[in-house]
Amino acid sequence: MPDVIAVIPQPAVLERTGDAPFVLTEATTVVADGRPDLIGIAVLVADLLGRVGGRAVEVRYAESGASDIVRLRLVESLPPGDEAYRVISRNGRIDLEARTPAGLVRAIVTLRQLIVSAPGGVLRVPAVRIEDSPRYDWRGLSIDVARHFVPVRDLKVVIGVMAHYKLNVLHLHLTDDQGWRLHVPSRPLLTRLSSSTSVDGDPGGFYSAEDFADIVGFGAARGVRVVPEIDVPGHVNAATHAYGELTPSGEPTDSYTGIEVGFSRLHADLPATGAFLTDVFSDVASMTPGDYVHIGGDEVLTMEADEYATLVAAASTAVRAAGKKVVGWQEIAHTPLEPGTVVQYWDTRVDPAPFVAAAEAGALLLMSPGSKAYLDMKYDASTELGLEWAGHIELRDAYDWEPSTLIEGVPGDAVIGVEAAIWTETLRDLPALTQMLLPRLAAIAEVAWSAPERRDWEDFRTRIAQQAPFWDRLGLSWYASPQVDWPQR
Ligand code: TNX
Repeated sequence: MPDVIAVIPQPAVLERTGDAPFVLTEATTVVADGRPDLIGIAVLVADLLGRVGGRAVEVRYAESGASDIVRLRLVESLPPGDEAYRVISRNGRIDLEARTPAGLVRAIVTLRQLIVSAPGGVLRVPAVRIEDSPRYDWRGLSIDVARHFVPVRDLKVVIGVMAHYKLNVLHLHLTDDQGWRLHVPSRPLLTRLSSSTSVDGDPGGFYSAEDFADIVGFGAARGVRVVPEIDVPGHVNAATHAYGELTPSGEPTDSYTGIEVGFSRLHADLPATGAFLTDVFSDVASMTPGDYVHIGGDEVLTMEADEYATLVAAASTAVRAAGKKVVGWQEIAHTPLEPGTVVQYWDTRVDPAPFVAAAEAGALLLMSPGSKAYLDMKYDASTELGLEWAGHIELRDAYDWEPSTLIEGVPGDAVIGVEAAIWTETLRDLPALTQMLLPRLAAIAEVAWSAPERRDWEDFRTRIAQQAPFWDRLGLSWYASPQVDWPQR
C-alpha cells in the first residue's frame, strides 16, 4: 500500500512521482546555501527533522552528495508571491524550493506533514512533486486575549499550530472592557490599573514591550505576522477605568468582569480623548513591524452615528500618521473610509449594502463570518464551552463555505482574505482554546489557502483524520468531531 499523503491545506499541485520514498536515516543532512537569511530556516528544518526522528540532524552549507539530503534553495521559477514553494522528493533526496525564506517556511511545514512512520519505526516521505501557493494573502486567526489573558508560552503554542496550517496573520484583540493586555509606554496606567482583571474574576495579565517583541519575533520566524487590535470607541471599560479623564464626570469607571457588550464608550467632545487615541495608536504602531493596526470599532450601542464616525476617523488618522494601514470590524463600513482600509466582516445577520458600497469605494474585505469562522461557537448543543449566538459550528460548517461570494454584491477581488476568530469569554486556558481550534482551524486554513476547485469535504475528512496523532504528540486537547473517522487512539 502506498504511504498516505494528507497535506492540509490541500496544495495546488501534488503528484506522486512513482520513485522510492525518501527514508530519514542517521546520514540525513540538511543542505543550504550559506546565506544569512537561509541559516535560520535550515536550522528550523534540521530541528524539526531531529525532533521527529529523535536524533540530531546536521546542517551543511555546501553540497554534500546527492542522496540522504534535504536541500533548501531560493529559486525564481515559481508561481508569483512570497509564499509560493515546491517540494520534490525523489531518488533519496528532498528539494525544498521557494522564491523567499517565507516560502521555504511553507515548504518545511508541508514536508513535516508528508512524513509517515512506517512499520519498524522507519520514517519516510513519499516520492512526490508539490507545487503550491496560497489563494489569499491574509489567512488569519484573531485571539481575544482581553476577556481571558493568554500567556506568551500558550500563545506560542497557538502560533505553532497556525504555522502548521500555513496561516500567516495573528490578530491580537488586546483590549476590551475586562482588561488591557499590552503595556503602552505613553499611558502606563492602562496596564498598571486595568490588566489584573478578567471575565468571572479570573486572574489577568499583560504583555510587556519585550513580551510583545518576543511574540512578533516568534511569529516572524514561522511566517506569521502580528496585527494588534486596540478596540475603540466601544469595548473601552479597561481604558476608562485607568483614565478617568476619558469619562464625562472625570471619574474612572469601575472594573468589569461580566460578559455583556456595548455599554462602554469614548466621548468625542472630551479634550482627553484625542490625545489618548494619538498616544495609544502611535505607540502600538511603533511596536509593530507589520503593515496593519486594528482599531476595533465593533458593537458601539450607545452612540450616535456622527460621533462614532468622528472617533473612527480620529483612530484611523493616528494609525495612518504612524505609517500603518487601518483594519476595523465591519461597523466601520458605515463611516467614510480611505481606500485600502480593511473591513472585517463578522455579523452575517445584517444588510450587505454598506459593504458593497465600501468595496466600491476601495475598501478591502476580510471574511470572518460568525456562523463559519467564529471558533468560540459551540460545535453542537452538547459542547461544554463556548457561545451560541452565531449558531453551532461543526467541522463541516467551518469547511464548506466560499469567501468570494459570501457577501452578495461584493466583487471577489475586494476580498483580501479569511480570518478565524476565537473569543475567550468562556475559554480560560490553553486546553480550552485548542479544544475549540482543533480541528476547525485547519478547515478555515484550507478555505483561505486552497483554490475552490481543490477543496472537497470528503477528501478533507480523510486528511484531517491523519492530523490527530500530531495533536496528540504535542499534547494538545482537540475535539473528536463525529463527522470524521478518527484513527484508534
Ligand atoms: C461579538 S465579533 C464580539 C465580541 C464577542 C463575540 C463573542 C465582534 C467584533 N464582537 O465582543 O466576544 O461576539 O462571540
